[in-house]
Amino acid sequence: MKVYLDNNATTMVDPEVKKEMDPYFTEIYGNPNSLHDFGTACHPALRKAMDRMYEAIGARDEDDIVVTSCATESNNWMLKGIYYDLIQNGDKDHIVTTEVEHPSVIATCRWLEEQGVRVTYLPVNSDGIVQAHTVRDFITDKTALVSIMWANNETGAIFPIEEIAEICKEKSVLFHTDGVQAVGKIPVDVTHAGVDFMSFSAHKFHGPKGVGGLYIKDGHPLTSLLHGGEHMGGRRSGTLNVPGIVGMGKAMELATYYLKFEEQNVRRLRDKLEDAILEIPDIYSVGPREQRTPNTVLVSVRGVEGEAMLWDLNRAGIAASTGSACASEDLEANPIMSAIGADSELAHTAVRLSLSRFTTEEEIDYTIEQFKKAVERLRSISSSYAYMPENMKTTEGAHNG
Ligand code: 7TS
Repeated sequence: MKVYLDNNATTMVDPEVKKEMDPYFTEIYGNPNSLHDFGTACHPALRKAMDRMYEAIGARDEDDIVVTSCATESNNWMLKGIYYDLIQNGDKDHIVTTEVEHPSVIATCRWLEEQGVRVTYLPVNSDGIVQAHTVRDFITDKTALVSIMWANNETGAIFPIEEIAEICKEKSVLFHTDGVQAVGKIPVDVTHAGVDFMSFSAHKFHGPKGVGGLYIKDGHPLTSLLHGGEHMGGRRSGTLNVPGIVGMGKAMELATYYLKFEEQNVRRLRDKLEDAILEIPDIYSVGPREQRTPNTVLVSVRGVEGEAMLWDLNRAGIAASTGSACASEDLEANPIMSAIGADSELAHTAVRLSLSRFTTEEEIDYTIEQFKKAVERLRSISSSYAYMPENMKTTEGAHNG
């Protein structure tokens, strides 16, 4: 059996999405900027796709959605654009973010620090959540931007975005949220939430890879990263990825349609999996379930290296992750586990399981069985678990952080 439980890394393209994209590869392949019929033939589909995106995230006509190549690009553009506009060419010098952002935010902030920007990395609590009041404490009159994710990719923790947006508004500071792990998993309404900018990425909600976006409230000016033409209203040059845009529009529409399913069915399967795993002694899951996206659980298996668990699961046909796939080649402790204050042993034993609307009950039953087998086998050969003092092991079984 093959079971894919790494949907926070990427998802399968929904066959309905692929069907809508197909004609835009070989039949309607003109450049939408061309004046001939081949070019203009794609316009209706592009308009429809954009309308679907506006509708899905609650954007208004006066807002912009700029299509990018991925959320990494959206996050880089956001941070570097603000650096250019408000720091290099303004009187600000400070950005507020968190310790648990995706590397596309953290690494860009580290680079900005090398350019002289002050960056505050806010800590999270033991549930992996940043508390809104800490944001207020660190904003100064030199702060150009607050950038805080809507939901965390490792733990699924949902952050208090509305409260943070309120604080930013009160302090007149721009607020960007990385919405990559929120779109398609929980309701996302940018207008209601009051955010100024939001990044997203199609391949996280059953759309194609290589296409993402940046929502920009009220068409706020932001220096372009890619110059060259008048594409995307001059905000981002490059010939439009027509099939990608069509696919992202359809995927967003479907993601909204399936939100209830996500909330009920995907959550029920995630909870079933989590309950069964937590029956094994000395396993810890991060964050209360009601403050998490319905598809994600990050567990820490005391005495078993995360990579060893992945190896055993992979041999059984199950795909999981020890952390962001982008960083999984280095065997450092999971930075999120470290940020929530887990001891280093726990931080090395994190396994992330992320479901999708295509995950079946049968797959979850099989995963439960194989997960238990893997823990048993690996603990039987783990010297660190065998010699662990009894008082470090729990007796009553699992606990939920
Ligand atoms: N932001 C968040 C919160 C993410 O989870 C990811 C990808 C990105 C940005 C980057 O998106 P992309 O469109 O550039 O691919 N996250 C993961 C992950 O958790 N495991 O692999 C990739």
